[in-house]
Amino acid sequence: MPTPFTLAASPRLRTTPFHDRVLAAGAQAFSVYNHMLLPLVYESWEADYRHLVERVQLWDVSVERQVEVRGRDALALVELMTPRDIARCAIGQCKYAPLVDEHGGIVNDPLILRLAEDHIWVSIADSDVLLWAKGLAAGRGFDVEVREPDVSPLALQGPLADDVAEAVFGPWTRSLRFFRFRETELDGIPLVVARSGWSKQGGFEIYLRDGARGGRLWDRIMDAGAPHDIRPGAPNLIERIESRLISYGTDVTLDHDPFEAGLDAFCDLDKPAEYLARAALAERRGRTPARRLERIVIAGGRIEPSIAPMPLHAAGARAGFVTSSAWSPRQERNVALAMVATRREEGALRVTLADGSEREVAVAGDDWSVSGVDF
Ligand code: THG
Repeated sequence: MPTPFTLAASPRLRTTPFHDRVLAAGAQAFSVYNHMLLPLVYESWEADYRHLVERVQLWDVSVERQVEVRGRDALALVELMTPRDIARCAIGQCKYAPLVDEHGGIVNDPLILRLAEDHIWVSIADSDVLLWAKGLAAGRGFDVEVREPDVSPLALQGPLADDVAEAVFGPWTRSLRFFRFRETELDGIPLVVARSGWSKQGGFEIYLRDGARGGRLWDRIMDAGAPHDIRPGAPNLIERIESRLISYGTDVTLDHDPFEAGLDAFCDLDKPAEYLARAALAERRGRTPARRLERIVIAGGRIEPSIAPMPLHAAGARAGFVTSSAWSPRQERNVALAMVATRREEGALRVTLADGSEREVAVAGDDWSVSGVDF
């Protein structure tokens, strides 16, 4: 968590509508995501993790910016950007959908929200989708407006999230289905409330539609959550690795396709609508990709999170990179995600850590089980 540097303040690093609350709550470490400050650590990765998996947290995830697409060709533009069949996304539904360019490279991996027939939010990870979407719209002569609206999400995550949501918004939240949302308000503050979020602990995302009223919304939820031991929190490195949630720009970039990222389950390659990646993905379909994002376990004691990808090798030959790693307090071992070569030398996989030392590595199954090694 600690870095040997701090971020110099600048309006270029945009603040969120919850910035003063987040500072007052004791946020210690920030990242920059969509040109905006993302609070990531309050107590420590580990203490925050334990609280997230046992209780409930409120996260400032304003950095999940919305690219709003409205107008007659709104659906055609969004369809063009993704191999997922967005025509089948109902009004009031969200879909996780990789955005892919004409070479098959992943541009982003947003949630897509259908607010109306011709009104869509693309809730983006960290890359400049707004510019790409505007370029495509202009190039195609589409009848659409593409902009970043004043919308900032909070996430309410953890096993007690339903109790807090009921206390704040009412009992209807209990019957809200996964990846469905409702437009609503709280004390006149316009909101979208969805059952979604970047953890597998369950919960909601609350999209604030008026940045001037962030403090009031934050306080209302924290007050209602007090009896449930709510704390401020953030997307947690340990939990999201265990849950295999991809961090775009960290685990996957424009250099990777959906097969390598393991996102083919979120592609409808034969969907009816036109999309940029159709030919590129059709060519690679059914083949073993050259590398694949895998869960791995790294032997030995705790490894500190690394700022650079850590190289993997097998029998002395390069075999990929570890992109995200963390010590899991529940598994008591280092869990990680790695882009691993599928055609590699026989023999043990090893990783070189930031300090130059080496550790043994095992590729793990969907349930983090490893076979044939005793770590
Ligand atoms: N919420 C919102 N916007 C976001 C994120 C979010 N934008 C950036 C980033 N996160 C987008 N990436 C993801 C990745 C995974 C999921 C959501 C957003 C996710 N995946 C589940 C899974 O993989 O099991 C469910 C997928 C499904 O069943 O369709 O939830 O978190 N607003």
